[in-house]
Amino acid sequence: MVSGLTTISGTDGDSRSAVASVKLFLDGASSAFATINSPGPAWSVPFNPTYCLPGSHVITLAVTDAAGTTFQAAQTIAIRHIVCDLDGGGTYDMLAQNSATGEIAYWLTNGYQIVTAGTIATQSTDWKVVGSPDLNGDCHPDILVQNAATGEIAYWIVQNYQIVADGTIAMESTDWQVVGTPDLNGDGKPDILVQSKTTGEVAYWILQNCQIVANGTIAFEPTSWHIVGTPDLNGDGHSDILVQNVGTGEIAYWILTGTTITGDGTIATEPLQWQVVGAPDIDGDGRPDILVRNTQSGDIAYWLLTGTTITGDGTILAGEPLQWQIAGMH
Ligand SMILES: [Ca+2]
Ligand SMILES: [Ca+2]
Ligand SMILES: [Ca+2]
Ligand SMILES: [Ca+2]
Repeated sequence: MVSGLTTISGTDGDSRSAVASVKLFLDGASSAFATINSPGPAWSVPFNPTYCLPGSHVITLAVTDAAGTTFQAAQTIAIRHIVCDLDGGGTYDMLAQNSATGEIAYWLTNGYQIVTAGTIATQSTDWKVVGSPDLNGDCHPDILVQNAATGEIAYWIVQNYQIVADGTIAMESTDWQVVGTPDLNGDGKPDILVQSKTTGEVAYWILQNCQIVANGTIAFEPTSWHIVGTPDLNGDGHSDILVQNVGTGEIAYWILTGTTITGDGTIATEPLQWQVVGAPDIDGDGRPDILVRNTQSGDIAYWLLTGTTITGDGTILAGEPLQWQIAGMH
């Protein structure tokens, strides 16, 4: 989903003949990212988000008629977020892991409900799914896992809901918990955000080709603050950090500028049994909402955010057995 794109339209200028082709160019590129021949009166272009990063971009439309006359029109669009989901449907999907059996399942959503589910694989329960970033750049989520026994951090490339390749990213102390996979150096590719269980250090590892090529510290925070998501909360196109205090139930955010925390605030204080599990866009307005799990009833619910204020809520799934843990979403 490309947020902010409304319509791109134009005429060929001489009304002489039918449209022969429509081409779309991104940011003045010399080759078109989409070409439609004999398009008819209405057409749409699958806009593959791997073409560009969040931010401001210029799309140029070139319409050529049968007489060879070309008319061009350009429009600047703002891309705020890109949904690279499992089925390409434009709404976030979830990975769930069964902590008793090791089964890893996918749950496809329409935003508010799970509409399809299936099994990807069954693995040793030592492997904890810790994220679902797109690691091979095909705009479909893959699986990031951390081995609770050995500390190995590995990836599994997913195609058509099956694991088709895998590899090791690093061997790390099990004290480091992977808590998110935002893009932290602005290259449009996921990096890894980690938090130390013992010191509260929040750190990042920059990834290139599934290897760690740089790292650094973001902050030292009390260990009662758990990082529960990395949505863009101030709408600048860059990930921020959503946190929940496991002692008080406070849900808060830290605004990131690069890898520095430059602002913070409180969203709400909620009963402790409501555990935040992610911040997907539920209602499709291009801005993050909050997905929560009730650790007593198993209910999976959502809270709609307007800015950083909760303005609505609802239930996605009631009474889902607690051994099914939501392990990633895209
Ligand atoms: Ca992928
Ligand atoms: Ca990156
Ligand atoms: Ca932001
Ligand atoms: Ca939303």
